[in-house]
Amino acid sequence: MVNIKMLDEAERFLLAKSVKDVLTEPEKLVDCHKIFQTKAKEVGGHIYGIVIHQSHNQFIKEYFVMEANTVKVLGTQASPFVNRVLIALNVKSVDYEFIQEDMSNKSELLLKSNPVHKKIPVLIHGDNTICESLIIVQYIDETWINAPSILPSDPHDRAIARFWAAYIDDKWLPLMSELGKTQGEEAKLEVQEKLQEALVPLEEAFVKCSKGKTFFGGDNIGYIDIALGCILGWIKAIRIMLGVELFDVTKTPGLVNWAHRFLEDKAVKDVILEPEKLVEILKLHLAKREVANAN
Ligand SMILES: N[C@@H](CCC(=O)N[C@@H](CS)C(=O)NCC(=O)O)C(=O)O
Repeated sequence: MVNIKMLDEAERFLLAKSVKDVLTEPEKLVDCHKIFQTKAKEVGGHIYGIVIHQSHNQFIKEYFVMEANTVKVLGTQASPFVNRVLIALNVKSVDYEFIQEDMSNKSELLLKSNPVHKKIPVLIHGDNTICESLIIVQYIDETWINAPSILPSDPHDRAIARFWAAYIDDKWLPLMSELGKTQGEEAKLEVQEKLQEALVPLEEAFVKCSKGKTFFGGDNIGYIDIALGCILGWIKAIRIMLGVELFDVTKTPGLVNWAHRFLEDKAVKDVILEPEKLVEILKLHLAKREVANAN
């Protein structure tokens, strides 16, 4: 895919008088090439081709074509892990192709791209294939560097962000799965309380990391925002299905407000499905599973 932004930039660059002068001296072309290589890297693309026209013994025009590596995401929109990747790409304003996976009949592309876990999401960027949502988010952050950073620049803050993302995946999300599987009102209430308790350290982390700003990441959505925020659609769906309120305003008021702001952000809005849609998807999934178990 030709990156139009780069083409415009290349064209403007070439039309500038100083550049025209440079281009009349062939040895300076090497410098030009380096500049464009750097720029292409910044947008995750590469120099596709160079054409040099010669007229009256002068190099009068050079035509650069930049091609950005295509970005594909394998997944389903109902998956919170997939949502992490889509939000990160939106934060970076990266265009991507979303390839819908049927998880009851995984595609050859998915099995080939993630042979170890056979799970979504998978990010395919040119010839690179990356698996595991948080690793993909880090890859996105390190690849598209001229857009807002997702991880903090300070090594200690970065370590803290990774710590809480690991806490969400290792401690909080397993409790969510437990809630889905638990039978009986009393047992459910017990898991609900564990989930609410496990949010308290995250509330404290929010106060420390956000430093009074909108997100864990400050003014912009950051790594912890993406790691935790991806589940907010399902939290609303759980409220509809089980009548369970996980983000309790009396226990974690900061997180309740944060959740509203996160879901309103333009990088998130169209990614996280409406809770009613998630409920419908879950019911369909459970019905399919019942049929499969009966056979
Ligand atoms: N740790 C993985 C979890 C991904 C995951 O569990 N994906 C689910 C969909 S939400 C999946 O692909 N499940 C299919 C399967 O387990 O076969 C990540 O962060 O990417």
